[in-house]
Amino acid sequence: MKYRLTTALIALAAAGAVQAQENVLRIYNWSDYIAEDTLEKFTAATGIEVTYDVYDSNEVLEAKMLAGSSGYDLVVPTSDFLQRQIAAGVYMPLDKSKLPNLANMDEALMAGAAAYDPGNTYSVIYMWGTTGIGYNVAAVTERLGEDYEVDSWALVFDPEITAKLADCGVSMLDAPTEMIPAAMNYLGLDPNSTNKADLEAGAALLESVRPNIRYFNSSQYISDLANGDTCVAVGWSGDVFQAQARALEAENGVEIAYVIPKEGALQWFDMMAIPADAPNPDAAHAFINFVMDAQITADITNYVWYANANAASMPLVDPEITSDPGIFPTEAAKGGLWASTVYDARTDRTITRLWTRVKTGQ
Ligand code: N2P
Repeated sequence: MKYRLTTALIALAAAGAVQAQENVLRIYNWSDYIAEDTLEKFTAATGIEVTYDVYDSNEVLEAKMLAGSSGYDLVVPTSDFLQRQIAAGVYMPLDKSKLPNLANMDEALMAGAAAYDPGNTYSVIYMWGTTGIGYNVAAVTERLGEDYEVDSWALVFDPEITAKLADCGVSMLDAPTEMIPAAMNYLGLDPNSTNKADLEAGAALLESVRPNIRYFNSSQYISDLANGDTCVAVGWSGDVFQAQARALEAENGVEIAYVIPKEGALQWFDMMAIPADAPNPDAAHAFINFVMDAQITADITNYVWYANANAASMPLVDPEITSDPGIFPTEAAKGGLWASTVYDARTDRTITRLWTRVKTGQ
Protein backbone atom coordinates (compact mmCIF):
# COMPACT_ATOMS: atom_id res chain seq x y z
CA MET A 1 0.00 0.00 0.00
CA LYS A 2 2.72 2.31 1.08
CA TYR A 3 4.69 1.48 -2.06
CA ARG A 4 1.66 2.14 -4.22
CA LEU A 5 1.06 5.47 -2.61
CA THR A 6 4.68 6.50 -3.21
CA THR A 7 4.43 5.45 -6.83
CA ALA A 8 1.25 7.43 -7.18
CA LEU A 9 2.90 10.43 -5.61
CA ILE A 10 5.89 10.16 -7.89
CA ALA A 11 3.60 9.88 -10.87
CA LEU A 12 1.71 12.91 -9.68
CA ALA A 13 4.90 14.88 -9.10
CA ALA A 14 6.16 13.90 -12.54
CA ALA A 15 2.91 15.00 -14.14
CA GLY A 16 3.22 18.27 -12.25
CA ALA A 17 6.75 18.72 -13.53
CA VAL A 18 5.70 18.06 -17.10
CA GLN A 19 2.86 20.47 -16.73
CA ALA A 20 5.11 23.11 -15.19
CA GLN A 21 7.52 22.59 -18.05
CA GLU A 22 4.70 23.00 -20.54
CA ASN A 23 3.77 26.27 -18.95
CA VAL A 24 7.17 27.82 -19.45
CA LEU A 25 7.88 30.21 -22.29
CA ARG A 26 11.54 30.71 -23.16
CA ILE A 27 12.24 34.06 -24.75
CA TYR A 28 15.51 35.24 -26.29
CA ASN A 29 15.33 38.98 -26.99
CA TRP A 30 17.59 41.99 -27.38
CA SER A 31 18.88 43.56 -24.16
CA ASP A 32 17.12 46.72 -22.88
CA TYR A 33 14.11 46.01 -25.03
CA ILE A 34 11.08 45.38 -22.82
CA ALA A 35 9.08 47.20 -20.16
CA GLU A 36 9.72 46.31 -16.54
CA ASP A 37 6.28 44.76 -16.02
CA THR A 38 5.58 43.06 -19.38
CA LEU A 39 6.59 39.54 -18.37
CA GLU A 40 4.89 39.77 -14.99
CA LYS A 41 1.67 40.88 -16.65
CA PHE A 42 1.93 38.08 -19.21
CA THR A 43 2.30 35.48 -16.46
CA ALA A 44 -0.58 37.00 -14.51
CA ALA A 45 -2.80 36.92 -17.60
CA THR A 46 -1.90 33.45 -18.85
CA GLY A 47 -0.33 31.46 -16.00
CA ILE A 48 2.68 30.88 -18.25
CA GLU A 49 6.05 31.38 -16.56
CA VAL A 50 8.75 33.07 -18.62
CA THR A 51 12.48 32.57 -18.75
CA TYR A 52 14.11 35.52 -20.46
CA ASP A 53 17.61 35.69 -21.93
CA VAL A 54 19.15 38.55 -23.87
CA TYR A 55 21.66 39.19 -26.66
CA ASP A 56 22.95 42.32 -28.38
CA SER A 57 23.95 40.90 -31.76
CA ASN A 58 22.10 39.37 -34.70
CA GLU A 59 25.16 37.24 -35.42
CA VAL A 60 24.97 35.66 -31.96
CA LEU A 61 21.27 34.93 -32.35
CA GLU A 62 21.78 33.58 -35.87
CA ALA A 63 24.49 31.15 -34.77
CA LYS A 64 22.11 29.73 -32.14
CA MET A 65 19.21 29.51 -34.58
CA LEU A 66 21.24 27.78 -37.30
CA ALA A 67 22.69 25.30 -34.80
CA GLY A 68 19.11 24.38 -33.78
CA SER A 69 17.77 22.96 -30.49
CA SER A 70 18.20 26.35 -28.83
CA GLY A 71 15.33 25.55 -26.49
CA TYR A 72 13.83 28.98 -27.17
CA ASP A 73 10.16 29.46 -28.03
CA LEU A 74 10.39 33.05 -29.17
CA VAL A 75 13.24 35.10 -30.64
CA VAL A 76 13.52 38.57 -32.18
CA PRO A 77 15.85 38.74 -35.22
CA THR A 78 16.15 41.87 -37.34
CA SER A 79 14.29 41.62 -40.64
CA ASP A 80 17.22 40.99 -43.02
CA PHE A 81 18.66 38.28 -40.77
CA LEU A 82 15.17 36.85 -40.37
CA GLN A 83 14.82 36.53 -44.13
CA ARG A 84 17.96 34.42 -44.39
CA GLN A 85 16.94 32.32 -41.40
CA ILE A 86 13.47 31.69 -42.87
CA ALA A 87 15.19 30.41 -46.01
CA ALA A 88 17.27 28.10 -43.82
CA GLY A 89 14.06 26.62 -42.35
CA VAL A 90 14.68 28.00 -38.89
CA TYR A 91 11.14 29.21 -38.14
CA MET A 92 7.60 27.83 -38.13
CA PRO A 93 4.73 29.60 -39.91
CA LEU A 94 2.56 31.52 -37.45
CA ASP A 95 -0.92 30.22 -36.71
CA LYS A 96 -2.78 33.47 -37.29
CA SER A 97 -5.99 32.07 -35.80
CA LYS A 98 -4.17 32.42 -32.48
CA LEU A 99 -3.26 36.05 -33.16
CA PRO A 100 -6.50 38.07 -33.17
CA ASN A 101 -4.56 41.20 -32.13
CA LEU A 102 -2.95 41.24 -35.59
CA ALA A 103 -5.86 43.57 -36.36
CA ASN A 104 -4.08 46.22 -34.26
CA MET A 105 -1.01 46.32 -36.49
CA ASP A 106 -0.18 49.17 -38.86
CA GLU A 107 -0.74 47.85 -42.37
CA ALA A 108 1.87 49.99 -44.09
CA LEU A 109 4.62 48.95 -41.65
CA MET A 110 3.62 45.27 -41.85
CA ALA A 111 3.73 45.59 -45.64
CA GLY A 112 7.27 46.97 -45.26
CA ALA A 113 8.23 43.98 -43.13
CA ALA A 114 6.67 41.66 -45.74
CA ALA A 115 9.55 42.55 -48.05
CA TYR A 116 11.60 40.19 -45.85
CA ASP A 117 8.84 37.78 -44.87
CA PRO A 118 6.27 37.60 -47.69
CA GLY A 119 2.71 37.59 -46.36
CA ASN A 120 4.08 38.14 -42.83
CA THR A 121 3.96 34.37 -42.67
CA TYR A 122 6.59 33.80 -39.98
CA SER A 123 6.86 37.02 -38.04
CA VAL A 124 5.30 40.08 -36.47
CA ILE A 125 7.03 43.42 -35.91
CA TYR A 126 8.14 43.81 -32.29
CA MET A 127 9.71 47.28 -32.47
CA TRP A 128 11.49 49.28 -35.15
CA GLY A 129 14.04 52.01 -35.22
CA THR A 130 17.02 53.59 -36.88
CA THR A 131 20.79 53.35 -36.53
CA GLY A 132 22.14 56.86 -35.92
CA ILE A 133 24.37 58.73 -33.50
CA GLY A 134 23.98 59.45 -29.81
CA TYR A 135 26.10 62.20 -28.29
CA ASN A 136 26.80 64.19 -25.19
CA VAL A 137 25.83 67.73 -26.18
CA ALA A 138 28.19 69.61 -23.84
CA ALA A 139 31.21 67.35 -24.45
CA VAL A 140 30.86 67.61 -28.23
CA THR A 141 30.31 71.39 -28.16
CA GLU A 142 33.34 71.81 -25.94
CA ARG A 143 35.53 69.98 -28.46
CA LEU A 144 34.05 71.09 -31.79
CA GLY A 145 32.81 74.58 -30.93
CA GLU A 146 29.45 76.28 -30.50
CA ASP A 147 28.95 76.58 -34.25
CA TYR A 148 29.50 72.95 -35.12
CA GLU A 149 26.19 71.44 -36.15
CA VAL A 150 25.85 67.78 -35.34
CA ASP A 151 23.89 66.61 -38.36
CA SER A 152 26.32 64.44 -40.29
CA TRP A 153 28.03 61.07 -40.12
CA ALA A 154 31.22 63.14 -40.28
CA LEU A 155 31.02 63.12 -36.46
CA VAL A 156 32.16 59.49 -36.46
CA PHE A 157 33.60 58.95 -39.95
CA ASP A 158 35.86 62.00 -40.41
CA PRO A 159 39.29 61.22 -38.87
CA GLU A 160 39.96 64.90 -38.07
CA ILE A 161 36.73 65.18 -36.14
CA THR A 162 37.01 61.85 -34.33
CA ALA A 163 40.57 62.82 -33.32
CA LYS A 164 39.12 65.78 -31.43
CA LEU A 165 36.54 63.53 -29.74
CA ALA A 166 38.75 60.56 -28.94
CA ASP A 167 39.57 61.72 -25.41
CA CYS A 168 35.92 61.76 -24.32
CA GLY A 169 35.17 58.36 -25.85
CA VAL A 170 33.68 57.38 -29.20
CA SER A 171 32.06 53.96 -29.63
CA MET A 172 30.57 52.05 -32.52
CA LEU A 173 28.14 49.18 -32.73
CA ASP A 174 29.65 45.73 -33.07
CA ALA A 175 27.32 45.20 -36.01
CA PRO A 176 29.25 44.76 -39.26
CA THR A 177 26.18 44.69 -41.51
CA GLU A 178 25.17 48.09 -40.13
CA MET A 179 28.52 49.83 -39.70
CA ILE A 180 30.09 49.01 -43.07
CA PRO A 181 27.01 50.10 -45.09
CA ALA A 182 26.78 53.32 -43.01
CA ALA A 183 30.39 54.07 -43.93
CA MET A 184 29.68 53.27 -47.60
CA ASN A 185 26.68 55.60 -47.55
CA TYR A 186 28.83 58.39 -46.11
CA LEU A 187 31.22 57.91 -49.03
CA GLY A 188 28.31 58.39 -51.44
CA LEU A 189 28.11 54.69 -52.29
CA ASP A 190 24.94 52.60 -52.23
CA PRO A 191 24.75 51.22 -48.65
CA ASN A 192 23.28 48.02 -50.06
CA SER A 193 26.00 47.48 -52.63
CA THR A 194 27.56 44.01 -52.51
CA ASN A 195 30.35 45.11 -54.80
CA LYS A 196 33.57 44.02 -53.11
CA ALA A 197 35.36 47.30 -53.88
CA ASP A 198 32.51 49.25 -52.24
CA LEU A 199 32.60 47.06 -49.14
CA GLU A 200 36.38 47.43 -48.99
CA ALA A 201 36.02 51.22 -49.25
CA GLY A 202 33.55 51.27 -46.34
CA ALA A 203 35.87 49.15 -44.24
CA ALA A 204 38.87 51.33 -45.15
CA LEU A 205 36.98 54.41 -43.94
CA LEU A 206 36.28 52.67 -40.65
CA GLU A 207 39.94 51.69 -40.36
CA SER A 208 40.93 55.32 -40.88
CA VAL A 209 39.00 56.36 -37.75
CA ARG A 210 39.76 53.18 -35.81
CA PRO A 211 42.57 54.77 -33.67
CA ASN A 212 39.99 57.22 -32.31
CA ILE A 213 37.36 54.61 -31.42
CA ARG A 214 37.33 53.44 -27.82
CA TYR A 215 35.32 50.26 -28.39
CA PHE A 216 32.94 48.31 -30.60
CA ASN A 217 30.00 47.08 -28.55
CA SER A 218 26.23 47.12 -29.02
CA SER A 219 24.86 47.50 -25.49
CA GLN A 220 27.55 49.04 -23.27
CA TYR A 221 27.01 52.51 -24.72
CA ILE A 222 23.67 53.06 -22.98
CA SER A 223 25.17 53.34 -19.51
CA ASP A 224 28.45 54.85 -20.74
CA LEU A 225 26.66 57.73 -22.48
CA ALA A 226 24.33 58.19 -19.51
CA ASN A 227 27.22 58.35 -17.02
CA GLY A 228 29.34 60.62 -19.18
CA ASP A 229 31.98 57.88 -19.62
CA THR A 230 31.77 58.21 -23.42
CA CYS A 231 30.54 61.15 -25.47
CA VAL A 232 29.64 59.78 -28.92
CA ALA A 233 28.13 56.43 -29.92
CA VAL A 234 26.85 55.04 -33.16
CA GLY A 235 23.74 53.46 -31.71
CA TRP A 236 20.14 52.38 -32.04
CA SER A 237 17.50 55.08 -31.58
CA GLY A 238 15.74 53.79 -28.46
CA ASP A 239 18.96 52.82 -26.72
CA VAL A 240 20.25 56.38 -27.04
CA PHE A 241 16.97 57.74 -25.70
CA GLN A 242 17.23 55.30 -22.80
CA ALA A 243 20.68 56.78 -22.08
CA GLN A 244 19.14 60.24 -22.19
CA ALA A 245 16.38 59.22 -19.77
CA ARG A 246 18.84 57.55 -17.38
CA ALA A 247 21.00 60.68 -17.26
CA LEU A 248 17.93 62.82 -16.56
CA GLU A 249 16.89 60.47 -13.81
CA ALA A 250 20.37 60.48 -12.28
CA GLU A 251 20.36 64.30 -12.40
CA ASN A 252 24.04 64.13 -13.29
CA GLY A 253 23.94 67.07 -15.69
CA VAL A 254 24.63 64.87 -18.74
CA GLU A 255 22.52 65.82 -21.75
CA ILE A 256 22.31 63.18 -24.47
CA ALA A 257 20.85 63.76 -27.94
CA TYR A 258 20.15 61.44 -30.87
CA VAL A 259 20.53 62.40 -34.50
CA ILE A 260 19.55 60.70 -37.74
CA PRO A 261 22.33 62.18 -39.88
CA LYS A 262 21.41 64.16 -42.99
CA GLU A 263 23.14 61.61 -45.26
CA GLY A 264 20.53 59.09 -44.15
CA ALA A 265 20.40 56.08 -41.85
CA LEU A 266 19.37 52.47 -41.69
CA GLN A 267 15.78 51.76 -40.71
CA TRP A 268 15.20 48.26 -39.38
CA PHE A 269 12.41 46.08 -38.05
CA ASP A 270 12.93 43.60 -35.22
CA MET A 271 10.60 40.65 -35.68
CA MET A 272 9.05 38.17 -33.25
CA ALA A 273 9.39 34.66 -34.63
CA ILE A 274 9.02 31.10 -33.34
CA PRO A 275 11.83 28.57 -33.94
CA ALA A 276 10.61 25.49 -35.85
CA ASP A 277 11.75 23.30 -32.95
CA ALA A 278 10.27 25.50 -30.19
CA PRO A 279 9.22 23.34 -27.22
CA ASN A 280 6.17 25.50 -26.50
CA PRO A 281 4.82 27.18 -29.64
CA ASP A 282 1.39 27.71 -28.04
CA ALA A 283 2.93 29.86 -25.35
CA ALA A 284 4.93 31.75 -27.99
CA HIS A 285 1.74 32.51 -29.93
CA ALA A 286 0.09 33.64 -26.69
CA PHE A 287 3.01 35.99 -26.06
CA ILE A 288 3.01 37.45 -29.57
CA ASN A 289 -0.71 38.12 -29.26
CA PHE A 290 -0.19 39.59 -25.78
CA VAL A 291 2.49 41.99 -27.03
CA MET A 292 0.16 43.11 -29.84
CA ASP A 293 -2.33 44.32 -27.21
CA ALA A 294 -2.46 48.10 -27.64
CA GLN A 295 -1.72 48.88 -23.98
CA ILE A 296 1.06 46.31 -23.59
CA THR A 297 2.95 47.46 -26.68
CA ALA A 298 2.42 51.13 -25.71
CA ASP A 299 3.91 50.31 -22.29
CA ILE A 300 6.97 48.80 -24.00
CA THR A 301 7.45 51.80 -26.29
CA ASN A 302 6.99 54.18 -23.36
CA TYR A 303 9.74 52.34 -21.49
CA VAL A 304 12.31 51.51 -24.19
CA TRP A 305 11.73 54.54 -26.46
CA TYR A 306 11.50 52.42 -29.60
CA ALA A 307 8.73 52.93 -32.15
CA ASN A 308 6.26 50.06 -32.44
CA ALA A 309 4.11 49.12 -35.42
CA ASN A 310 0.85 48.87 -33.55
CA ALA A 311 -1.62 51.46 -34.87
CA ALA A 312 -4.05 50.86 -31.99
CA SER A 313 -1.36 51.65 -29.42
CA MET A 314 -0.49 55.10 -30.76
CA PRO A 315 -3.02 57.07 -28.66
CA LEU A 316 -1.54 55.36 -25.60
CA VAL A 317 2.08 56.24 -26.39
CA ASP A 318 3.57 59.24 -24.60
CA PRO A 319 3.21 62.28 -26.95
CA GLU A 320 6.82 63.16 -26.11
CA ILE A 321 7.75 59.94 -27.92
CA THR A 322 5.34 60.08 -30.88
CA SER A 323 6.39 63.65 -31.60
CA ASP A 324 10.14 62.97 -31.42
CA PRO A 325 11.58 62.85 -34.94
CA GLY A 326 14.42 60.64 -33.67
CA ILE A 327 11.89 57.94 -32.80
CA PHE A 328 9.18 58.56 -35.39
CA PRO A 329 11.11 60.22 -38.24
CA THR A 330 9.49 63.11 -40.09
CA GLU A 331 8.32 62.52 -43.67
CA ALA A 332 11.38 64.44 -44.87
CA ALA A 333 13.79 62.33 -42.82
CA LYS A 334 12.05 59.16 -44.00
CA GLY A 335 13.26 59.89 -47.50
CA GLY A 336 16.85 59.48 -46.33
CA LEU A 337 16.31 56.17 -44.58
CA TRP A 338 17.39 52.96 -46.21
CA ALA A 339 16.38 49.38 -45.55
CA SER A 340 18.95 46.63 -45.58
CA THR A 341 18.90 43.76 -48.00
CA VAL A 342 19.92 40.25 -47.11
CA TYR A 343 23.48 39.27 -48.06
CA ASP A 344 24.41 36.21 -50.04
CA ALA A 345 26.88 33.85 -48.37
CA ARG A 346 29.86 35.24 -50.27
CA THR A 347 29.14 38.86 -49.31
CA ASP A 348 28.57 37.72 -45.76
CA ARG A 349 32.03 36.14 -45.65
CA THR A 350 33.56 39.32 -47.08
CA ILE A 351 31.83 41.43 -44.42
CA THR A 352 32.99 39.11 -41.63
CA ARG A 353 36.59 39.23 -42.87
CA LEU A 354 36.55 43.02 -43.26
CA TRP A 355 35.03 43.46 -39.84
CA THR A 356 37.79 41.47 -38.17
CA ARG A 357 40.25 43.74 -39.91
CA VAL A 358 38.43 46.90 -38.78
CA LYS A 359 38.25 45.75 -35.17
CA THR A 360 41.69 44.24 -34.77
CA GLY A 361 43.62 46.20 -37.37
CA GLN A 362 44.62 42.94 -39.08
C1 N2P B 1 17.81 46.98 -28.10
C2 N2P B 1 18.46 46.95 -29.43
C3 N2P B 1 17.52 46.56 -30.49
C4 N2P B 1 17.89 47.13 -31.79
N1 N2P B 1 18.79 47.20 -27.13
C5 N2P B 1 18.59 46.20 -32.66
N2 N2P B 1 17.92 45.99 -33.87
